[in-house]
Amino acid sequence: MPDSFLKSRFIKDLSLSHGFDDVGVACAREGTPYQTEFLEAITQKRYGPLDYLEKSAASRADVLHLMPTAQSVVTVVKNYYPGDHGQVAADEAKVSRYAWGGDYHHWFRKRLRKMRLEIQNHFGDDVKIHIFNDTGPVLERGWAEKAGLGFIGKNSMFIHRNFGTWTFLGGFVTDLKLAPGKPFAKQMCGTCTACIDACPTQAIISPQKVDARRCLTTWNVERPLQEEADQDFLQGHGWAVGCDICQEVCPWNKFEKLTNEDRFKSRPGQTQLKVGQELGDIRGTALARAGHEGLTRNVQRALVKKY
Ligand code: B12
Ligand code: SF4
Ligand code: SF4
Repeated sequence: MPDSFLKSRFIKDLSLSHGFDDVGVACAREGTPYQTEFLEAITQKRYGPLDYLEKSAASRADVLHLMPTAQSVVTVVKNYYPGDHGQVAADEAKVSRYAWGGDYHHWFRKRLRKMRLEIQNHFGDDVKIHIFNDTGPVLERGWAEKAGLGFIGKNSMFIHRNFGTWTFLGGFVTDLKLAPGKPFAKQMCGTCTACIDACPTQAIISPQKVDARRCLTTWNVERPLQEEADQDFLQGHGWAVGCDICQEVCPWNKFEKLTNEDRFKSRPGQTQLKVGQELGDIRGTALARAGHEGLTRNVQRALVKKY
């Protein structure tokens, strides 16, 4: 068996033993997936207020800019699906499922750092490993697709063959030569347009293209205190943190499975927020990103009734 297969096997077994639900490998030397589409989004300023995307565009658009000697990109996947909202009262605004439990960044980084040590212990200290999870300058969805783990839907979500859209992504870029996976032969949405039709702000401007300036998540997670978050079209949609609509309507989520990780399961008072709700200590939760003041503004905006 070729060396690259044995190395891949080692890394896949290691990832699963650390609690990830799936793992895949893509070759780093055949171009970065969706480089053209990403650069088009930057040129058209579809990132809105998320200027970090433009600042780190060179690395996002080309993984060899991040690590010139890179051979492989390893993507790990974690299913976080924690269930449904159930009854939501008229004075409550919904929290997106990704924010029902503890923040995922800490969970990913802890495991990826341990894996880096174990890989270097096994293959040598000189092996280069650049970890990423959300904040790193890497187009995670494109790499997950290239590794053959699933495909990018029209809602621009990475859709896993077993878990649907409800997954977090992360991984690492490395100079280890690993055996790559086989990408799906085609995009699997067919004629469905449910996500495009259901998006309350028309943020999915065409298949696979989300305009961050129109997406609720930009304003109620990333920039809740910015003036633009008060724009009329962002009011009254019932979402206090993030938005799950383009995932809730996706037929690929009929395969959804409850997460096996306690950290991502729902915590009391965190699935929907009431006007004036005392939030207590939100450190270590995904609610911390919006902050107390931001959350208060989000709930008010979410519940503004439009007539
Ligand atoms: C910036 C960002 C956002 C922004 C902008 C999103 C966007 N679509 O651009 C905002 C704040 C709006 C956002 C929202 C959400 N996000 Co976000 N976000 C990111 C982040 C940090 C960077 C994404 C990025 O580079 N955007 C720029 C665009 C151009 O790239 P892209 O979204 O990856 O799009 C790819 C494809 O769609 C494709 N593409 C683009 N245009 C076209 C056109 C055609 C024709 C084709 C074929 C392909 C194609 O190429 C792109 C490059 O890979 C990533 C983490 C990361 N480092 O990748 C998380 C990430 C994408 N987000 C994530 C999540 C969970 C969400 C939300 C579901 C949160 C929520 N519940 O509210 C929503 C979903 C909204 C949506 N439908 O996309 C997860 C997605 C996991 C998954 N299974 O897909 C990620 C990977 C974080 C993580 N580590 O888990 N997010
Ligand atoms: S998360 Fe909500 S606002 Fe953003 S694209 Fe999906 S449906 Fe639209
Ligand atoms: S809702 Fe339909 S079009 Fe949108 S991602 Fe899912 S399958 Fe594709």
